[in-house]
Amino acid sequence: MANRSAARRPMHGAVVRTVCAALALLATLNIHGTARAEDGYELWLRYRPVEPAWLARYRPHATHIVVPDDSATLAVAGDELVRGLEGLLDRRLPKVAAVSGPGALVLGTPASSPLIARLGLDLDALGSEGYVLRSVRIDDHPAIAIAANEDSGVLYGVFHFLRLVQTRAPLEALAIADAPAVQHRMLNHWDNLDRTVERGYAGASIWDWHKLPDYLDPRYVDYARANASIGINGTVLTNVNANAVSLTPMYLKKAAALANVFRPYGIRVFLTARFSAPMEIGGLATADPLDPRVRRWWQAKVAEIYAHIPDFGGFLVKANSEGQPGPQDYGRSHAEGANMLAEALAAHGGLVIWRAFVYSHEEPDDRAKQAYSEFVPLDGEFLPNVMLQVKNGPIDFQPREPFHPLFGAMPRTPLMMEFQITKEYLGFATHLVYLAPLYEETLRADTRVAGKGSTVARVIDGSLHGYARTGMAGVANIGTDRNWSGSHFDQANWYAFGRLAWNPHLSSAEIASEWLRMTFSNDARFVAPARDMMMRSREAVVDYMTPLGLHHLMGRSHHYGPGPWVDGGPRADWTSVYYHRATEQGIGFDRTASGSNAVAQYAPEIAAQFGDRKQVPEKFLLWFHHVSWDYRTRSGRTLWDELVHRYTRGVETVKNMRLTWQGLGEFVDAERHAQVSAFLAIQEKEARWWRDACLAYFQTFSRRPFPPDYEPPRHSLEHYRSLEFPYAPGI
Ligand code: GCV
Repeated sequence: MANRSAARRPMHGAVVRTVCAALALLATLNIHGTARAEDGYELWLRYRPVEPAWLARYRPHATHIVVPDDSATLAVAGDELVRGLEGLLDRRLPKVAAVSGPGALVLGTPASSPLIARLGLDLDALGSEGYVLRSVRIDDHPAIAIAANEDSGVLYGVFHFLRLVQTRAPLEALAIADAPAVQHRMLNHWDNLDRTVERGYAGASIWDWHKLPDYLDPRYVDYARANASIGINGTVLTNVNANAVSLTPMYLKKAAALANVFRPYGIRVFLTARFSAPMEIGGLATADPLDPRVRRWWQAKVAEIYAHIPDFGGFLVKANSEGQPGPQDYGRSHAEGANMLAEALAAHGGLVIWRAFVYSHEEPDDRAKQAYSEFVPLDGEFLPNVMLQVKNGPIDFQPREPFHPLFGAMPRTPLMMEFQITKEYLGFATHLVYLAPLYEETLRADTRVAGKGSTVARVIDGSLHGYARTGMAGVANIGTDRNWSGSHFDQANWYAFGRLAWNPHLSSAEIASEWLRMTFSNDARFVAPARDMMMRSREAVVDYMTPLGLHHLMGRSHHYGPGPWVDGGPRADWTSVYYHRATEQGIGFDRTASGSNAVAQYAPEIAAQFGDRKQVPEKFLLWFHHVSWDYRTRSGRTLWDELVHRYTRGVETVKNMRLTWQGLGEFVDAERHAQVSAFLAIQEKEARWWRDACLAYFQTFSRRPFPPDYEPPRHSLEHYRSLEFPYAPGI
């Protein structure tokens, strides 16, 4: 990436000597001398030389590259292959026009490459983004074909091929065919025009709006490369809490400059649309979606956008949610609002992605029920180019939530998944929490709406309801920090999101291995324990923050640290007490028929399971039930003892993660190892803080002692309550 190319620039002798001395010093800091200092900028695209034994095995397969140079996408595909293999195989790989001996890598589509056309590969089932990697013979020479129907498929094939080498997979007898299961694989940036990032913990926004469109930070290319390598093909540049200014001509030029950078990488640009934009930047007196002037305004605005960005993806819209304007301000439905924008976009092939994250100020009912109540009656009323984007769970990206009841409930409206990659509720950037198990848990959940096996993944890939459009979005964790994500391990969450968006049926453990091998080391003595640490990390955070189905216990507004005592303020459902409902009798939110009856929003089999405290998975016990402190959990412990046990277990797991990481120093460069170690120390301290603060608070209700062998909180409840963080990041 940028630092690689910098390393290739010619340097003056004196500078060279200084740099060499510094490198020698750094090498001595690492006793094994193999792992050199790194800052994480290169992500999983480091392309370091393979070990000598693998070099001998791989080199015969890659001697030269044959790629047509008639498209920008094929050009970047060829360049990436050269860059990757030259790094990995430590040799020059010429790009040539014809096969000149064994070991050719032949890239292209049947339309762009006569060689590929001649091979007659079966590409029929691969669509526009799938590809094959196939061992073939060309002019009697062994070669490898990387072929697709469209150029972007070739690019994805190149990244897959590089991944094989990066993870030391065999290259003999290649016969791989792959295609994405989901059409729209998107990042949502909650980035503001002033470069702050809502819920961002990795520095400022990477979009340098002020210098755009004239200055294009080289980082934009590396962003596109990283996304293309995991199959992401759409990016929403702006915050869902939208600013109408982003739709003004000045900002459209800036967005167009980014779109130009991303286009060769198969990435389309989307923007957020502020529903009141016709008033704020259009001078109209209303934004009523049924008003003809408003409709004309959006049509003209959309035409203007397409004049700047011919392949513009469309709008992402947060409407009538958390104070954002929307159609309901005019007594119109979400469908009427979305369709008005959809009509304007349809002529240009654009999409409206309408968010289902809505809950009303006036509605006294359980917030977990509101999106379902609002949208299910609208099923079938949206135009074909509208998709509804639904968060994984019914509240808001908590460490654990049951799957959102909308999944499976809207067969006539294409539903997209919205996951959060940035860790707003999971310890920000300093807690090591690998999120793929969370994503996987939701995707594998069985909605049962059409019998067994009606998984959320099948809603998302469209196979359950026969959706014509499919999509998955992740709220990005990317910023200007050198390591992009605020911490080295948070890169894994970006990576895993992309891989699961490509194929929601992949396993989180396999993705972890893949990422670790590419990002750190292929040594089995590293990969196995590091993967184990990652795989335990999600349960750990659930344990030390919100065990047994508790949720929404964090500090007010900034969401940093524990705040189970949060009460009062502008609305009840922004407090913690609304969710845990602790009293001297017990704790938990009764969402059964005797309470809010949110369980009734699930298919009958699931409702019966969640609604019965004997059958509900214990991880959701307090999400669906209010139970007494002496309730016997499945371990035989009382609820109170079980809470103490789980909170403590969470802290213990983090301690063990630290020990694991300490033992892996020989496989990781000193710089990255040190930062991960330091962050794990913070995580352990904060896990203990979460445990102690929550238990000190809940004990005022349970009035039970800590079970023997469990340490009491280190400080008084007053101490925890008094802590304030006026400058916590992300707001
Ligand atoms: C962008 C939560 C977050 C908000 C976010 C909102 C949303 O409430 O705290 O920062 O706003 O979700 O998803 O729209």
